[in-house]
Amino acid sequence: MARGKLITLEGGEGAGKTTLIRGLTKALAARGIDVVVTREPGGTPGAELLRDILLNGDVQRWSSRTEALLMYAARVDHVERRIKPALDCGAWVICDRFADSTRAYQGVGGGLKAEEIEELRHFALGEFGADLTLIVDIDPEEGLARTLARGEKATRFEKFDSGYHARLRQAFLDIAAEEPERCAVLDGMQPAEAVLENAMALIDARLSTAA
Ligand code: Z5A
Repeated sequence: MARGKLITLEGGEGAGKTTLIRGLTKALAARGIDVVVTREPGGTPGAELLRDILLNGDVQRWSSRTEALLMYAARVDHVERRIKPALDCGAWVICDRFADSTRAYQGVGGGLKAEEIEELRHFALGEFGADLTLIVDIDPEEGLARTLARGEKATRFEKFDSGYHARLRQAFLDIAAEEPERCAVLDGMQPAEAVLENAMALIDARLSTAA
């Protein structure tokens, strides 16, 4: 059986990743592809426990270094117990955030050096990584407005100031520029239907969707 594909979605808060994942899941399933949807931090019982302590509480609850270690502890559990087994069964895994979020949030946002995060990534995952990463790019003000409109309680990360969110946006764009063979940027300011159409065109161009 052919190994499945790992597609990761990245970008700032409220960019439309979850909305896009819903559309992608339907479109790929219509082609007969077995799709597994998951998220980070989280995706397994153990990683969801870590998600709870990472996202809730005071902004200063964890240092960036501790955050990076906890994110990677959750990620290893997720990759070993959920993502790899699904890929081995031929499923396509769509993951809401993955290793690029650690580079952006704990690295550029939190002040850790890129080399330190790369060492951690290599220790935790070796050569394992996404087949395609879709970066949904949006003006952070618009993203914040969308999340506030939902009326949910802000996570620790949403409580940071606007300069922090602008740096994160640039961090994701820089990752896309550094790794163009793996990453593609989608304009998240477009209507959701157009974002989905562009994402499917990228999937068709970059990955074989023969089920
Ligand atoms: N984090 C980290 O620091 N390090 C790491 O390594 C990892 C994560 C893996 C997870 O938060 C947090 O963990 C995250 C980084 C940190 N920081 N924060 N906050 P999360 O999972 O709770 O939140 P999120 O990933 O940022 O997702 P989100 O806020 O739910 O946004 P989204 O999934 O990208 O957007 P959405 O839910 O699809 O859409 C938001 C609203 O906009 C919704 O009402 C939609 O109906 C609407 N929407 C969506 N698309 C559109 C378009 N195209 N036009 C108009 N309106 C739209």
